[in-house]
Amino acid sequence: MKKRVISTAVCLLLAAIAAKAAEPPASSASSVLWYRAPAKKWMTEALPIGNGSLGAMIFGGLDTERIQFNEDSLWTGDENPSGNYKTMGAYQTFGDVTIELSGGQSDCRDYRRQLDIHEAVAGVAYTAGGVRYRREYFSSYPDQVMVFRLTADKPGHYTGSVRLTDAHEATIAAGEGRLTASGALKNGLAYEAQVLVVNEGGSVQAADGAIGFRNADGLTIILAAGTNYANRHEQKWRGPHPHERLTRQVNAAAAKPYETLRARHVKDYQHLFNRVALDVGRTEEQVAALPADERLAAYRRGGKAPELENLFFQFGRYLLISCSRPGSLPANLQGLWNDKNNPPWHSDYHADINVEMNYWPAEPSNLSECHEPLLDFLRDQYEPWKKATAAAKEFRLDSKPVGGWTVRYSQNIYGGLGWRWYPPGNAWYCQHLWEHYAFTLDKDYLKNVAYPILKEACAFWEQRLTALPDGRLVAPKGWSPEHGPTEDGVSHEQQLIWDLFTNTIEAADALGIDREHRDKIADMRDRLLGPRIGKWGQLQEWMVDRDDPNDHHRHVSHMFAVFSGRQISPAATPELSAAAAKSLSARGSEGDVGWSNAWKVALWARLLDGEQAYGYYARLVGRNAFPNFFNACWPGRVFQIDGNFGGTAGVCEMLLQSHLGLVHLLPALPKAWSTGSVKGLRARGGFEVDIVWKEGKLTQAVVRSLAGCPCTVLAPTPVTVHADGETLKTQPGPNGSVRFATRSGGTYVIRPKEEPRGSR
Ligand code: FUC
Repeated sequence: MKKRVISTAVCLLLAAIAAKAAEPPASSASSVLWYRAPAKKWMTEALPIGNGSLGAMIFGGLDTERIQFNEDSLWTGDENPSGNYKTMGAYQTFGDVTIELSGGQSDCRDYRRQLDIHEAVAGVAYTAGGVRYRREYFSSYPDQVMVFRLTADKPGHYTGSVRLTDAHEATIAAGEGRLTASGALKNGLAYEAQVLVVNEGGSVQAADGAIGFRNADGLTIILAAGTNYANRHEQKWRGPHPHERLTRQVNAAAAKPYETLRARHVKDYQHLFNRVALDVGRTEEQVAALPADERLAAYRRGGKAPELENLFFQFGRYLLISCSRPGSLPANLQGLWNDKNNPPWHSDYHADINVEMNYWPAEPSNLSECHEPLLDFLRDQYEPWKKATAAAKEFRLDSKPVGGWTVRYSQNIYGGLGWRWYPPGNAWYCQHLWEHYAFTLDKDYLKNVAYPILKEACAFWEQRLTALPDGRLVAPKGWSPEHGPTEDGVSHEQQLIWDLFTNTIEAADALGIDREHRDKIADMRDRLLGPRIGKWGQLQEWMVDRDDPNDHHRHVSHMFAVFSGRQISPAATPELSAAAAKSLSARGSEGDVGWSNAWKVALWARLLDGEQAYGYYARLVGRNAFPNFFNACWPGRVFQIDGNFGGTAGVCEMLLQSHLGLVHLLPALPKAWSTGSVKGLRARGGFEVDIVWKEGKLTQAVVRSLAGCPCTVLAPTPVTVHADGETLKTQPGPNGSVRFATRSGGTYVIRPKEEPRGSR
């Protein structure tokens, strides 16, 4: 056989070029998930990347690399006038990119597969036949493409093919290094995916519907995918065919060097991700150095692992940045990632806990922009929802249609609703519209986007509420999700309506408009049947005192008033708060449903019980996380992303709360995190907060004021406030808090008051 002869100098030069793709960085215990073997299972092992709308799951196989990908608008279904859940449609998988590599992979050693959430880059590295192979994968928001890069430290070692598989009935064309899958779903949604294979060295050729490559030194593969979905009901949810846009995106990306694409991606991602840093302690070095699945297993056996807890917290932020960016659709039940055409619950938008939980971390964990897809979705879907509400026989009053709008339990992206009506869903959604304002104080947004939708949700309830003989107002024929009978005055509905009315009142006050309507709503809010304490001291789930202390149902819908609502709190309503704790203790953690455990982290944090909150967080990480950290709805089964997001939100609530008009530092700090720090959490009122603590005591906090509003700080210990080297004069606020004026852009340092000399 003829040997290839290359001079040593050329070889070294080529190797140096090929080695440009960096070796995956050494393990950092709070920012890297790594594994010793390729993933076999999509749900539990493959690793997610995404740019908001374009996502993939990376397997890291040796001879065969599978990259399963999604685009968030690939949905069957329509406006679904029947309301039949079965016909609502479902989120679809797009397909796979498969990379077959021939030869040299069999004697593999030093294999490593990883996801670095500090850079949002997945990686694979291994040595085979004396060659070190490396791959990197990311989904770029600035360039709107996914990029996969294969390199080696010796030239000419890549021979194989790239194939594009479509999960529907697209035609696949191959030519000039490019694969194009173009098709349409049965609802007429046109879609397309393009894959461009760029080689360094060797050759590339289209053959048999695939792109073959021979003796390449390295490959850069660029993928773009999209549909002709448009978020406009007046356009029947359709826009231009994606072909031209995708071609432009792929060509523009291909014209940039890989390092440029990577740098643009990392910069864009870190602009969001780096806003928050958490430190809750060190894990024993030997354990921290283990692969992520082995770290989880050690944790499950009871090992202490603060860096793993931190990683899970930040992984929630990673996922939100990866599946919810301005311009994308909101995170669905699986975020963005889905390998089926009939996924669990259609991978839809479930309004009785799941979608809301997806967005609980958005504002507090300083990812306000990532909240926008949900807020835009409400704006875009609201007209068809209003139409469906008016058409619903269930809501007719004297055979006339009800005003305003609400939703059914589940939604698609075409204004379509499924399953049964969920009347207070409008209030829960409106909470998100309000919270975005409460954190950002963006008045234009409040006036033009949020307030009109809140007001129309109120209109629904203004007509629908009925009076008990004593004049108190109740929501008729409600259901406590997903539990118990259908009847009047269900606590969940009462609490949500209270929240909607309160937010609408505060919105009208902030805007200084609609005085008369505001007063009407305030009067109705005060007449609402309020939370009640039942015969075993519990918070009643229904108007009728029938709660069973042995009921362990996963939904804790009557706790909305504690979190994410604000009607019940230890400071303002101590008896109700104690009743909520009683109910929550009785409910327990049976079944270990991921989102249910996550909700309980936030609930116990709001009840100021750090140990309980931590206990549920430890359950969430230890029992509900798959080896790839995706959260399980039921342990070992069904991936659902809400538990990931709820966990991240729960940690925020343990360290900082601001729902009662003050910035509460360390409200539920557990013993397990007795020394640590957090940087960059957000508080309502336009504040960004850093906190440092040691042995359970506050050391220092820094409040940055972004909107110049007065700030009231409640700390676990008496504090002084400093700005520009001066100690500020503060006013006493409620419960030992201190109040001070701020200026926009000002930084305020909070320190524990020094004990007077000689005192003990
Ligand atoms: C609700 C929950 C289920 C599941 C589903 C998507 O119906 O009760 O547990 O999370 O949403």
